[in-house]
Amino acid sequence: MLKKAFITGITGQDGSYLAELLLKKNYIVYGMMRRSSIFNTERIDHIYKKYPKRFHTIYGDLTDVYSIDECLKKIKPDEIYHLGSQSHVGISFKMPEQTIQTNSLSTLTILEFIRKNNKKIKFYQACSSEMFGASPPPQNENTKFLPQSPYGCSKVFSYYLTGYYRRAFKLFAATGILFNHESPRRGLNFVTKKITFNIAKLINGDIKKINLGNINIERDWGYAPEYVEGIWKILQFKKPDDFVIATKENYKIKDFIIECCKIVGLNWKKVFTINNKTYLRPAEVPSLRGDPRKAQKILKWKAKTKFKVLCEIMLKNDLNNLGFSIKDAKIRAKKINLRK
Ligand code: NAP
Ligand code: G4F
Repeated sequence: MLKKAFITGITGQDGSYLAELLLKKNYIVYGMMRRSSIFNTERIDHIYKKYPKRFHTIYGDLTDVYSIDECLKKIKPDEIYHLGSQSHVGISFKMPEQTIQTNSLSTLTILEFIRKNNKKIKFYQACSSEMFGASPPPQNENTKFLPQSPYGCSKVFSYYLTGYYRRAFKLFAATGILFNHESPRRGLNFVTKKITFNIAKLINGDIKKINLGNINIERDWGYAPEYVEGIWKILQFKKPDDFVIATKENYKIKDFIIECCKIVGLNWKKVFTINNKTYLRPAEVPSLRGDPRKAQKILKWKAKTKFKVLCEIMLKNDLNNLGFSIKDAKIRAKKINLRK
């Protein structure tokens, strides 16, 4: 019998990479997809085509208890990967209630379903380094949570709830505390993708400036396809536990800008505008740098892709999508640098 996995957040960055990984491992994969007025299956269209028999999506919404229950009753999964979330920290300040409802109460609904219906189902909860908030780096499984946003608080709730169901009802309920991870599939309003996507647009002559908020913030950025491997390993370990998944290195947003501009020879000071009020947050998480030694030791998981390679992968992808090689982009960048 093939294993059945249920993924919430299937249309997202991680959902799409995790689905690919599980399908390669011979799982049957079901993903929950919410209704939208326009199709947003760009990240998974190729998966439907490649695995027509083992990949399925099913409508549901994390704010709708009945639809979550319906999905779970119908699918009867062996493993649940709860990745679905209002995952934008900045937006969580504007929509705190929707964020908490989507991210936290959905965790409760799923755990209750498992407790009442089938305690053998394994559960993975997508937690976040945002939970550490103002706690200084390096951050590991024992670091104090000091969340700085409604999003961070929503994940702290899910973290504790998962641990509680594990202890009280002996569920196989595990969490991954993942630090930032990026890829060509990253959402357009996260800072790395915003930078690479807009550099490509700038090279194409579509825009003249790129507006950002605070660029002195530090993040530990890894490569998403490697992080979903960590997620899977967390659920395959003999007992449920909490694991930090990170690279162990951090850089400023400014370093990411400089590295990407260096690749195409662009003078970053000419094209980036910083401290734009629209992108400043009421509270910040100043510095994240994970200590992933537990995952390395127990799960044999280690991040491989280094910062510079990540910048290159993301920028190349966005340039190629607009028909540019690095060589073409360099020629255009020279002209942009000469602009008054
Ligand atoms: P993402 O690209 O923003 O994907 C989020 C997914 O959740 C999308 O499929 C989205 O659907 C879905 N979703 C949102 N609200 C929903 C609702 N009400 N009902 C059903 N589905 C809903 O996020 P990601 O980067 O893949 O991250 C995956 C998980 O890991 C999230 O829980 C995130 O908070 C967490 N995390 C991410 C990172 C990171 O650096 N990427 C780090 C730590 C933790 P739509 O496509 O319809 O919007
Ligand atoms: O790319 P970001 O929006 O990611 P953030 O806030 O670190 O959250 C991401 O990582 C978390 C893990 O730590 C996940 F849990 C979460 O779901 C998400 O995937 O912003 C990174 C930093 C922030 O400090 C932000 O203030 O970049 C700063 N920044 C500066 N200018 C900007 C901008 N962020 C965005 N999104 N857009 C800007 O223009």
